[in-house]
Amino acid sequence: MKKYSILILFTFLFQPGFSQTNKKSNPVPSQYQLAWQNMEYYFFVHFGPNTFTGLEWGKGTESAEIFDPKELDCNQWCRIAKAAGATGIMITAKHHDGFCLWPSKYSKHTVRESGWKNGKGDVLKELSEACKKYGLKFGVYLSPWDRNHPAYGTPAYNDVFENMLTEIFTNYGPVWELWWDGANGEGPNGKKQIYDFAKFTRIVRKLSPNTIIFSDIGPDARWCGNEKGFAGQTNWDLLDTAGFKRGIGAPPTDTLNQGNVWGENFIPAECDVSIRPGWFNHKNEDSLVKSPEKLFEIYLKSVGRGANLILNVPPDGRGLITKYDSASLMDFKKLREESFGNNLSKNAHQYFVSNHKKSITKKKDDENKNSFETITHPDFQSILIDYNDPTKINCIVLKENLSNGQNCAKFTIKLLDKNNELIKEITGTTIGHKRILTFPEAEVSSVHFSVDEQKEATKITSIKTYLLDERLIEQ
Ligand code: FUL
Repeated sequence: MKKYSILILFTFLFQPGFSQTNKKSNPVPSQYQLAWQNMEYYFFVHFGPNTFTGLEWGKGTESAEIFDPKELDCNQWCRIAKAAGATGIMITAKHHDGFCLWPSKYSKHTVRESGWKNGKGDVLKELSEACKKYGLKFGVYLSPWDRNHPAYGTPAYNDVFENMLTEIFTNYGPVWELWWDGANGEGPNGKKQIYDFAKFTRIVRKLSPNTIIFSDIGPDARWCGNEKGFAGQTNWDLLDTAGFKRGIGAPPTDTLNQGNVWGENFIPAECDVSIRPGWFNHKNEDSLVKSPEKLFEIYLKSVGRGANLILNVPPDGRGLITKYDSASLMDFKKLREESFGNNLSKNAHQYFVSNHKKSITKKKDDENKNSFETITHPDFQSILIDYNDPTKINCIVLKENLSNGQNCAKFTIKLLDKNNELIKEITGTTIGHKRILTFPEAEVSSVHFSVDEQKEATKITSIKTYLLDERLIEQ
């Protein structure tokens, strides 16, 4: 063990400018936000008249009759989501064209007016029931922008929107997440709406306090600033929202992408991206479904950067997810299983190095062998993983316990060989819910992790190491 004596001389660097002078309050997540972060990856489903017209933004003038998914089977969506390892499904209950996938009393442009099931169908009912059956969370996207509703552009529309929220939360809940899109264009009378988001939030909080409300600026989860599914390499779960709005008036996209280090609100990022070029299913894009490798890259750049991934998988005009999407999703799942199925440091010795002393980290349980008891020491310095034999790795997965706020601002990982020589040094900034680092393969005897800058005491809950197929390494 002597060879590690050099390591324990590691000096813990508190950057005075960072943690002392600028010290402000450190927002903490709600229990619902923590549960939401654990969901990591779920489906988005864009479905509606656009599925039949080939448009991405319906005009709102489409006849409801065109909506007729003759083979609609929400159980099929759920089976695929489950087999793909997703944790929930979020559906466009109403997109910008105003068509409601449930028979809302507050609109005349709904499934009730459509040709589907002679107007007796209800997609929200079928999907919410199927989600329950398959143990998936059910989420709702409800576009505030409505190009059909006659009241849009007048104060009366705010009541309509509130009533629609009431219908959804009363009849189809529980709803784990509600999505408010930032797009705000003109309605049928050429006017834009001034939304009463405070009123909308109040009704949701009243009917379903544990629902995560997503929008550009939260209040519970924020947009990651792009539709590629990439969070920032630095990704704070914190955001300053004062003076900002949803849509035009939102914080700059790079701020949404990285968060604010001293942000006043805990509003973690969610990365939205479609498995296809468009959000809705277009037959001519069947050959353009993203490959499993591309989806893996997106996973590394979203979940692997501490954000959640909402992957859009749009059903076709039959009402079914196609074999192209499904095949890619199953192989994506396989890539994740092969990559993260064998934690190579599970039998390694792990030391918590503090005050120049080593102590063996406590293991949580047998199943989760590489999890540490949460480290709460304010003088937390570093963790050493000492392998029994030299081991090839090219991936390290870090996890931070966020219940007292996100704290790690800078870390260093040293890969060391059997002579304790440095093979490679990896540096990073934030960790958050999960940080997946990939690098060219190295044969290591030990891995030394240290926090260089932090807001308050960083709590690392696990450090796992893997050997991935080389072509999956992040470029
Ligand atoms: C955007 C919308 O305009 C797109 O149609 C899609 O719904 C995407 C998720 O959000 O803002």
